Amino acid sequence: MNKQPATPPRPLLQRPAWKALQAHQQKVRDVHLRQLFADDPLRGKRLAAEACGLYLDYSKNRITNETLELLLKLAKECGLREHAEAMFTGQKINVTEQRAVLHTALRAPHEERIVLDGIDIVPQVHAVLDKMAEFTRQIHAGEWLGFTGMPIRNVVNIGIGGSDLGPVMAYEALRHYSHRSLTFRFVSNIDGTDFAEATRDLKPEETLFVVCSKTFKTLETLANAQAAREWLLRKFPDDRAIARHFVAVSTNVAGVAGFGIDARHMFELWDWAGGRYSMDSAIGLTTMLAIGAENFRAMLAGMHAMDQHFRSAPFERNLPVLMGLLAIWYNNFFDAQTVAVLPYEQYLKRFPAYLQQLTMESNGKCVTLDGARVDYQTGPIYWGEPGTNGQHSFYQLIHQGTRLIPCDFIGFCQPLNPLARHHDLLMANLFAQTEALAFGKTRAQVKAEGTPDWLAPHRMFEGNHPTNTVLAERLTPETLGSLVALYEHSVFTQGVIWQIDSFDQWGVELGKALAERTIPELESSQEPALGHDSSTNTLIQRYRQSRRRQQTGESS
Ligand code: G6Q
Repeated sequence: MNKQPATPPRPLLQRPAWKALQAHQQKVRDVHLRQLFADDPLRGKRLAAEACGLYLDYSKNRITNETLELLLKLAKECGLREHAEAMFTGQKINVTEQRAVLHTALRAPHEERIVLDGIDIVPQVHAVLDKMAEFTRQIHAGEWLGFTGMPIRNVVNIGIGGSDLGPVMAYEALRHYSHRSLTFRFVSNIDGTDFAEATRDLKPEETLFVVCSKTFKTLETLANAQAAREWLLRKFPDDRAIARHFVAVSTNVAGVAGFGIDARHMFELWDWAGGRYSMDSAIGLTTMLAIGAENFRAMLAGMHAMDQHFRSAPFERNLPVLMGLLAIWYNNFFDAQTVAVLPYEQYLKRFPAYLQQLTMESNGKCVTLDGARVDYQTGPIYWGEPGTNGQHSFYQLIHQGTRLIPCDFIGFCQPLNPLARHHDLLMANLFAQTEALAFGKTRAQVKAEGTPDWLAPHRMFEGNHPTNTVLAERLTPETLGSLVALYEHSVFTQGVIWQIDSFDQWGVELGKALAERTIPELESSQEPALGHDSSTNTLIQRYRQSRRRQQTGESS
């Protein structure tokens, strides 16, 4: 593999804007949001930006005008615009894998040209989308028949990581728009329970498996696909059944054919679309089967609109840039370790899990692009739950704990399922939480409520907890697309500042290799010589003993 030839950029900590931000942080770190709002009555209107149907209120952040100026200067010094162009134009910015990073091409309209290695890839993208749309039409119309001539009623997506989290998140998020006559299940875990529970009430003759694996080499997915094959063949012991009940999404034609899936039933993707950035590729086939081609294309349009916004809007009005820079501000200048993502929308219940992969697999890196150890913190931990459930669980720590936890609140003005006063109650909670987090409750306020002195410290809220609020009209396929692309480009922004490769995942590769070594040690009928540390050796021996007892029917 070629080594990246570029001369290393100036170390981050030596950048003038970085140094200025450090000095500035000393001045503003204790300034309270109460003060900032009192000083500027228009702050709540002023520190807001809007694009692609998303309104971002970032006024409840611990920033002044100078903070913003310095953060924007940092982005310029780090060449954010140039790096973004390098991504959009297909340069090999995933340097450790020597790959282009072109998930943005997956939602490019027909008329756009994106040339990679001399070939315009947009027509390929649309050819696959059209093939997905035709397949979806056949399933919906009941034209695609199972082995016994029954139409498909159940779709089981088999994939893991990027081949699962995006599709399942998008399916759940857009369930309101889904074809209710079809049942959708997602199997990812190598734990047999996942497959068993997903299929226990399904009839094989009505079930389609969508095997999603970019490499078609992933242990979990291949094991689950094999289990699905056996499940089907138990009912219909005829290999021809595979062709009617399995389709694949992959870059690996030989692997798919080797499994017995007809190459005509393979939907292609490309190595320039990273796993966690692939829910808008054929990896989203299950999503399209759920919501239909038109809605899927609307989701792509929402993503594309955000791509264009990120690519061209001035940084001071650029949503992903602002969100990315604010994340840097807390992560690197306030030592915040986590970010909470709190969607006030039940359909977004898998959004935090999806974001965990997007953010942490992308920016969980400790060396810069040129291989030097970073001397600053990189990707924070993302976590969250839908509101208001979180309020009755972990919000206590955000309000009154000792850690600083910046939060992203996400809400929609219109409900998809109007029910009595529910939506007003839901949104009142969102607004009230961001207010309480920012402004807290002072001793004087608590005392004025008649609280005795001894109890006052427990009932006070310091406030000054930063939040972003992303507000949209309604959760639609377009809005979801824009929201996903917003976070994708915010992650990109952070990665550029930290000078890391946001698009490789050597940690995932390590996990894949480690398990391969241990599997035979668990399954061997001979006592294997174990060369691990004493802890791992003992755990493996204990497992082997239990396994032996289970096989011989001995009780423990
Ligand atoms: C994502 C990662 C990883 C990947 C899975 C599944 O960016 O590369 O999560 O998506 O390991 O890989 P396959 O799609 O190749 O099975």
